[in-house]
Amino acid sequence: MTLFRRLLGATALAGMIAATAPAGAQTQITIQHPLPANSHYGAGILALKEAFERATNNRFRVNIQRNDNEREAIESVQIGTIECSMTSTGPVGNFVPAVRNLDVPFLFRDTAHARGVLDGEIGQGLLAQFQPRGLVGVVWMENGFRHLTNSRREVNVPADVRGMKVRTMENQVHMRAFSTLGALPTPMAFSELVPALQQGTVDGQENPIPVIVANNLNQVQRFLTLTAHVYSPAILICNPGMMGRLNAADRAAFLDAARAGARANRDRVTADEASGVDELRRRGMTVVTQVDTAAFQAALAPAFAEYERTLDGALLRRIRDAR
Ligand code: EAX
Repeated sequence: MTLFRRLLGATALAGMIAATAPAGAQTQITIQHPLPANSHYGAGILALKEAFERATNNRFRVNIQRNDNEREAIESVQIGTIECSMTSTGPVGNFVPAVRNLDVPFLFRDTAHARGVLDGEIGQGLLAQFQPRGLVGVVWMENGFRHLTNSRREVNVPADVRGMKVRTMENQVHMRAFSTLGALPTPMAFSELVPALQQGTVDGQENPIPVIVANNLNQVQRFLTLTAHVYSPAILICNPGMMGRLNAADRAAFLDAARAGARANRDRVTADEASGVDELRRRGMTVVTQVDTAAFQAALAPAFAEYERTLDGALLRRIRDAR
């Protein structure tokens, strides 16, 4: 058999081996997020995984890991020990300061307003500010409107929060809001929250209904007040090197999959918000639904004035005026 035929045979064989290459040959992509698989974050990242693996005929494999220290996960993306992380904007302002504008309480009227702003020019403009920080802001996702829980007393008006030790995310904007209300904000990663509530290091915390339900926070908190005091965006952040190594077709497939993940995540938030309050009541929480929002907004006036000075006042006005 001529050398040429042998080479031809070998090439064909190599091709066949590549096509059915064992898992080892797949390109691995690790994505971390802080919540249980059965959550609005889990639903989003699973949808991304399924869409991207399908679109690339399993040439890529997405490994999903839980890491309930969001700041740590973002640092891992920055140094490249993992490829991507889905995170709330909680600690993101420490990496990309412009994102802090999104964390201002009572900035968004409702979910449609928030999703519209994030998917629109303003949101896309903010995503572009990640690159100079050694990160890629891929797509906005959702955590939901945050509500206050605590184990001490029913909260109906701002005065009820005074002196309460409230866990916040590692977020200066949120900490400023709670200290303005007279609470004692204690910033910590999500990973430290439940032990801190169990030990009484803090009395309360604030999170969207989907997070409270998925993490059974009813087991360590007795009162829930539907303050909806701030919209909590989430975001998929990836490593620039990983995104740069994708060829054009795979990059397009990854962005499509990320958008599919965002849709699945948002749909799950909508579903959890529809059923979650009754579920938490059923689990024994005392729920305050009638909240004097205007009183909370009035009590936060000094913080709003400071945000106008220290954040991007013009951007805040653009967001408020967005229809
Ligand atoms: O992103 O830390 C928090 O309270 C976040 O809402 C949670 O990690 C989900």
